[in-house]
Amino acid sequence: MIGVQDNHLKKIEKSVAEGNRIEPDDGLYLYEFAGLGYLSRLSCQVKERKSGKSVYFNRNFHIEPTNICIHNCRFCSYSRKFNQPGSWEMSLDDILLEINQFKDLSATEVHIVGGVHPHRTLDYYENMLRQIRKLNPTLFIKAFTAVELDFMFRKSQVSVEEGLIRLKSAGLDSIPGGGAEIFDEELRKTICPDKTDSVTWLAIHESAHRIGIPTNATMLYGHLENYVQRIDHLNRLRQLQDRTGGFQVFIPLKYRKANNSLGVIGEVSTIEDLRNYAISRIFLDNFPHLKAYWPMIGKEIAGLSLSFGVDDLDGTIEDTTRIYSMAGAEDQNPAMTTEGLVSLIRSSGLEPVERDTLYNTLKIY
Ligand code: V47
Ligand code: SF4
Repeated sequence: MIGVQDNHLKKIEKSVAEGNRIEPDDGLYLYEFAGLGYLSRLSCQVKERKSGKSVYFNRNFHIEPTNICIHNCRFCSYSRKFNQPGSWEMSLDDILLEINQFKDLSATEVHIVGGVHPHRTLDYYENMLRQIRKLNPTLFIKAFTAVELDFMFRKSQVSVEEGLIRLKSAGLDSIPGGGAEIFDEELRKTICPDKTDSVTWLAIHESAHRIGIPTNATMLYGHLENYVQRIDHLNRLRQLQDRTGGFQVFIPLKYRKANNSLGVIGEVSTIEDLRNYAISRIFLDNFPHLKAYWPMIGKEIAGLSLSFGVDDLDGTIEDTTRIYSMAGAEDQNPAMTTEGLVSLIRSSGLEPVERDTLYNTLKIY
């Protein structure tokens, strides 16, 4: 048996060295049998081919307009029902005030996501985007997961394409990767039964790509999923990327257990996180970038992830994201100065590059 396993790993190693794609059964084999050192070596090869020694970061901040949500995802620590204690709802003035506060801090991107509010329509979000654009014309607006978009288009009775075109002309520059969770339909029934389904999530991203809106993709892992379901998720993303090329980056999101109803299952180990980064990097050969979301895994593991295929650390975030702090993330006050990020990247022997949202280089450190 050991000889057979060796041969399969050798075959995968040869494919990767020659720049060829690995198949889903190879990906599954990596999840089941590959050692950490092997995965580090192969994923670094792929990373270097994509982005050399560069590791990217950007200057961004988050706005979470509301945590009121119609959905009932079992892994969510953050959402509340309308009028429930602990719910919040920012007014448009509150949002504009935050945009203004970051104006002088040389932030290049705002990331806006929140719960799926039952009363908010497409008109409301179009107006929000226009007002933000007016206040700060050069700020890049990355906003609304496919789950939020799905609800706002259905509520306003417009097609996905029409809705996206309207939001784009109001100022939407790109779409974040949230809401993908795990595409497997059976598991989705258990962990997020009433949420936008996988086919719709993928269709919204495909439409966005077709009308020139770049998007990100995520996978929530480390809960009830198995390796077959992870590979299925990666494969559906890879197939869509083959058709459109519109994904910028893949972001694995580690399930965190605090304050949600799945908590008893615990969390996976750091080794599992690193293996998952590496296999994602090797499998998603058509994704230009792989991001570690450091506020969730902590700065040290984020540094380590740079030896497992990661070439992007999310930006210098101020204390504005609650989705992870409420779920028990390592970093309860996620903010890292530019100097902190630069020295983290340099300590791995890599080159820090400040980027804009589209991965154009702004400054090499
Ligand atoms: O879809 C919710 C996840 C996502 C938990 O595109 C949880 O640049 C772990 O997608 N434990 C939203 N994860 C956040 C998101 C994101 C984050 C950073 C960057 C980008 C980007 C996108 O958060 C949700 C869900 O998968 N999530 N609860 C939890 N307990
Ligand atoms: Fe709502 Fe998002 Fe939480 Fe699900 S994960 S309940 S969609 S806020």
